[in-house]
Amino acid sequence: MTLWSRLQRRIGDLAGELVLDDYRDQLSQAEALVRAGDIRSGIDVLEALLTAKPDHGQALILLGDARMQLQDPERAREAFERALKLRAGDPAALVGHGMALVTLGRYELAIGSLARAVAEAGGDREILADAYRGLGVAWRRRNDLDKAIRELRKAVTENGNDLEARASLGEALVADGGSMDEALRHLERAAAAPRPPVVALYALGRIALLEDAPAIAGERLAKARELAEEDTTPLGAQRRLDITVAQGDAALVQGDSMRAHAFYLEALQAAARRPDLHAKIAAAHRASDNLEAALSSFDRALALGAGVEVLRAAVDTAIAARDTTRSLQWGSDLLGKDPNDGRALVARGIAMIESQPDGARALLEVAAARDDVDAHVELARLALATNPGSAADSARAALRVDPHHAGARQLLTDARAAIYGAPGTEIADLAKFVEHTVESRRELGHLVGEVARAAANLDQPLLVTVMGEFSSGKSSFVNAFIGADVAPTGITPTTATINVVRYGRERGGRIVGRDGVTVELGWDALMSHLRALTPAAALAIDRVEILVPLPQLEKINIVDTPGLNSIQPEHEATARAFIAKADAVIWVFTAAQGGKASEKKALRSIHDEGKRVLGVLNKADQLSPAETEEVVSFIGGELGDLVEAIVPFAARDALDWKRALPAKPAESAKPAEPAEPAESAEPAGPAGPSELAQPAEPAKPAKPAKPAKSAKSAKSAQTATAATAAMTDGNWDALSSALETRFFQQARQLKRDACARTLRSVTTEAQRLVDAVRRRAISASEAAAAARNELVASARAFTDEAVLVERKALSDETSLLYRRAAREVLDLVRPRRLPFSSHTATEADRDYLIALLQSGFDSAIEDGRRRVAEDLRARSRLAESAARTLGAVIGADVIGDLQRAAEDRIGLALSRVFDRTRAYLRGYLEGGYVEAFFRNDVPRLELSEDAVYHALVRGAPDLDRELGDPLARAATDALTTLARRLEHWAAVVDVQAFDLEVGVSRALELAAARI
Ligand SMILES: Nc1nc2c(ncn2[C@@H]2O[C@H](COP(=O)(O)OP(=O)(O)O)[C@@H](O)[C@H]2O)c(=O)[nH]1
Ligand SMILES: [Mg+2]
Repeated sequence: MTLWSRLQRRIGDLAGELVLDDYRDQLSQAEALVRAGDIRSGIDVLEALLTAKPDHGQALILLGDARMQLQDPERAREAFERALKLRAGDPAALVGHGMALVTLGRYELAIGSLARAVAEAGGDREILADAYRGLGVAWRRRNDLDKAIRELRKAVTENGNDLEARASLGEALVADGGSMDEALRHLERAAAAPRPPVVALYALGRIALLEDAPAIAGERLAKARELAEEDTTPLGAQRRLDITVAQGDAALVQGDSMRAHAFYLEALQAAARRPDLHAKIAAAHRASDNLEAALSSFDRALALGAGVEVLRAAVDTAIAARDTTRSLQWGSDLLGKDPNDGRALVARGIAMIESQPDGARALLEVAAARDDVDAHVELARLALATNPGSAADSARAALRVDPHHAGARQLLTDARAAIYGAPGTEIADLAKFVEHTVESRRELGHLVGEVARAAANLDQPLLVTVMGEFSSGKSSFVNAFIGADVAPTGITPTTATINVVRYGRERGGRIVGRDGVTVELGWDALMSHLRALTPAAALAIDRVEILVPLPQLEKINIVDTPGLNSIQPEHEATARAFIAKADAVIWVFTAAQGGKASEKKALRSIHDEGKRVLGVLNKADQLSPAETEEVVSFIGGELGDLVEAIVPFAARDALDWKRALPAKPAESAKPAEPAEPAESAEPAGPAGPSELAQPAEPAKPAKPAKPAKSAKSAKSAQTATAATAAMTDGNWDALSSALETRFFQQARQLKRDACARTLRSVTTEAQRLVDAVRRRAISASEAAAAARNELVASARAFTDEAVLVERKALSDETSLLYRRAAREVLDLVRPRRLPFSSHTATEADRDYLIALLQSGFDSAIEDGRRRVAEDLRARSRLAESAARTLGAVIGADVIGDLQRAAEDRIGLALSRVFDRTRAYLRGYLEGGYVEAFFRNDVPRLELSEDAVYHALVRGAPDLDRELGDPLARAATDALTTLARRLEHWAAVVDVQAFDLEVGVSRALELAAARI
């Protein structure tokens, strides 16, 4: 209504000069009608007047104004133009004309009229205010933000109550991206009106978008849209277009690309050739993964002359679509505009992969050095076939940047599959595969040796470990087996050593000390050394290797262990190692006391390790056949399936028998077919006594009966017992037969089984370790997600609670400050002497009050800053334990990273809020608040503390407004930044877990399935 009151005044001013009384009545009537809202009737009256008096200038101006109110700018313009023909320099007509043109969207012309209005205004502030606002709006629409802001600032200065001008100024400031505080001050004031200007709501919506609050933006924009619908002018249509586009932006940020697309399409109907709208439509397509449609929209946007930012987005999409033609073209265009653009390099790199792979790689490497995710991905793709290790590195680099990149994850999976390969079917190949697999991870490195040994052991002689109670005849068994006195017998428990009987070119031996020192000895020296061992010397020996030049020992090594119940603690580890390595175990029972509980326990654990055990019931010569049978069946009953078979035996007899044979067995025996059985895994049918086991039997002495000769199983071995006592070979024949079929013929299979056992236990252990690492990674990532949620909740709580506390504290402190200031004022003001004179104060008094208030505000602000800093730091510590866990998993200083981020963001938040508030207050205090108080209030003040206090408070700056929302925003920003960092690290950990899963875990699974 300011235009209206202005016209009224001018009509009054000019009435004396120009307006005839006849028309004056009509004019007043029209005026009253328009003011009452009956604009059409007012217009009728004016048109009647103008028919009678076509050159009535004031009537024309009033008509123009009325038509503007009816949203008919075109006909308003006509009226103003007619008025201007009559009164060329009339500022009211000029302003009206300019505003009509602005509303018509004809900004160029409008600027001309409005500039003339300013020149002709002659200091009329209302004219000036309107003209500046019109100019500001026109410049803004022409996208000249500097000029727009300048004119709008003037408009607000001329008329602080012009909310349209404030809204437009705020909007221009937001568009300019500059002073958000100034913008907010104007916008919030304008938006507080009962019918806020559309532009204010629109600009507040844009701010919400900038501040990452698309939902709030959506609400504000919807409201703006509703109000804008009522404006049918061209300017109104353009504003609706702005709002529609912003609504699209809000929908896009909210992830609703379909709705965004619909908004943009709607906007496009009003402005089909705007390149930015095509670019936005492209963005919406891109967001819904419709890359083809996005590329077409970019084509149109670029053809219509879109700028470099759109070109960048287009290049980005071409890369994502792997569209080589557009990548090449747009990449080159972008490089032309910005030779340093990394994305352009990637685009060109992708385009060149087929034709010039080396050039492509070089370009991509430049971009990868800048951590371009697509460059990493393309490099991984390029390397996959030839160098999967480097492909995996590139894929991991990509995942460090974008942990959820599906292509990079697939490439990592493929690269790992290529690196680990697939295991072969042969046990040796399988072992090699497992070895490589465990070698690939630091946390599995300790398993490598075990696998390597298992693999090497495949080619080693069959290792048979002889065990049993002390003095059961183990050493005697070994000697009988060899046919020579090689293992010392009758040794006391304390001087017993672990003796490994193995092949040597010459008889001899070596003593391996527990300190690793090895002593080589000749045969006689070795034997006498062993017999003369003191218990202390025995303890210092790890093992004794007895070397005998017997061909069968090339395929079989025999370990003679001290008695079960006499293993010294010092020997235990070595003994256990030999048991673990043993391909087969011979358990020697004594006729006197077989099947004791201690034996059962030991046999159980050997059985559990998957070793096969053959039982030998030694010293059978001391029993009658019936007793032997009884003992065998007793032991068999006691030990059940722990022993495969129990063969009665007489070691001493067997040795004597072998020695009595014509040829000298140990030294000279050259078996016709040495050493084959151990290698032949599947003998064709039951073989006769093996040459290997019987090197000492060049010819079979004629024996009355050889029932054991056909013994192939436990039962048959057992049924042979009846004859044992009568036999002079100590039942060697039966025993050798059992050994042959059970162990030697299956040597190869036993070796494979042993290796498979190791591989199985290693892969199980490796899987356990890898799973533990993965589980740790997953639980760290879960802890991070929980901490992230806590941070977000804490940010919300800060907004809900802490901000209120801060506001209250600040308002309490400032009340106290004003009270103090009021008392000071009472002190320093010189009261009037006479009833009608004034109170007075000096300039120094004024400066003193400014200083007092300033230091009071400063300390209130400092207190607030300290409290908020402490509060935010405490809240940021919610991330600490999750950060520690994450850091431990990936071996990075996650805590440090988060602490630095927290300090940075909190510092930024605090200065954004408190430094600004302080600056605002300074401006307020020095810019006239105290001045105005002394000038306007002090002279007539009632001199009481309350009265002074209220006078001070009345004009005081609105700190609440300055502090509240910005504080909530800044704190939320600081805490959500932390939450995002945490998310990032959690994603990094997640990638690690993923890498383990598709790498070593999958390889171990493949191996486990093959073993
Ligand atoms: N009667 C009899 N005594 C045996 C037989 N085998 C070993 N011995 C004796 O049992 C004792 C312990 O034998 P040895 O082989 O040293 O037992 P180890 O401690 O188990 O090695 C020695 O005195 C042997 O002579 C056997 O078959 N019959
Ligand atoms: Mg012994």
